[in-house]
Amino acid sequence: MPTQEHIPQKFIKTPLTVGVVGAGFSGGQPRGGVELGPTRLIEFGLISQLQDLGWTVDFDEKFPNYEHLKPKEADIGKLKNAKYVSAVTQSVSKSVREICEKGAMALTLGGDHSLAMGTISGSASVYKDVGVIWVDAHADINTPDTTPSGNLHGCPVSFLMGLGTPVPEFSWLTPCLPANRIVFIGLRDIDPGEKAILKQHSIKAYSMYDVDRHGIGKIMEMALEYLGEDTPIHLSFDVDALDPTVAPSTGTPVRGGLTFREGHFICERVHETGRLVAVDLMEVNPTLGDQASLVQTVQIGCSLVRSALGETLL
Ligand SMILES: [Mn+2]
Repeated sequence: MPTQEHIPQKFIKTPLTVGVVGAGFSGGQPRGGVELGPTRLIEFGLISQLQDLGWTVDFDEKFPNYEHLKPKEADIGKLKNAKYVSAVTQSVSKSVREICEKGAMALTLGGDHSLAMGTISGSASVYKDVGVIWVDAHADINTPDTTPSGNLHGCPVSFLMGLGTPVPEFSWLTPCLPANRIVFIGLRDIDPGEKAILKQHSIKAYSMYDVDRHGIGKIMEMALEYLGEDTPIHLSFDVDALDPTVAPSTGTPVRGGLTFREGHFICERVHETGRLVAVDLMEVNPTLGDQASLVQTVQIGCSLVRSALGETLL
């Protein structure tokens, strides 16, 4: 039996169902291991934890394997693995869209953050006015022109917004995210080109300075007010938003991040709106660090998802 009553959901149909997309994909960045994130999260009991919260979990035991989508020549110019990323994110987009079309919550377990090209285009194809809360140490808003590394996990937001020189292989991805439909929280490692883009488009971004100054409670009220009170919400949570002492097993850790409680508060507060339609949990890399780091990071991944799906302290 569910252990608690549910906040009424504005967009998710009852009985509450969550569709899980296990996106074991690491092609948007250079380090192996992040493709194992979904497997570990499931092994640590995430599915039964969500069932205990009263959700019907729609989940194919066999994770989608994206190997068959891997082209021989994957790079496009300096964009690494671009053809592969395009093929995989297009597949993820379809999966998320189908879940949203059913009126279920879409939960995508990554995998690297390039996957958000798929998850957000998927939710936005059903909820045209979806607002995105992007929790991350990085803005992931480099364009094909500004990316210093060519790693596409640093670019999904610009692709969703249609910024920079169009890449023909991504023609399936029509711009679906206006600059005023996204709020960043937790930023602290921004490339110069990204800073310019955030300014130029007046994108709402709360850095760790802002979290320190206002407190996470006020930040969430400002973020939710900015997106509007009727808006469906897509939460895209990169575990590297958390401080590396809290979530060590991730590919691009940056010190000075969110505390355990700040991370959970974001998820709890978004759930409380009753307007959440999609959640991404990204960049859990169980192969980085020792066993204790793995356990700590995977467990916090599970508890962040539970908070976003209605677990409360009391
Ligand atoms: Mn990210």
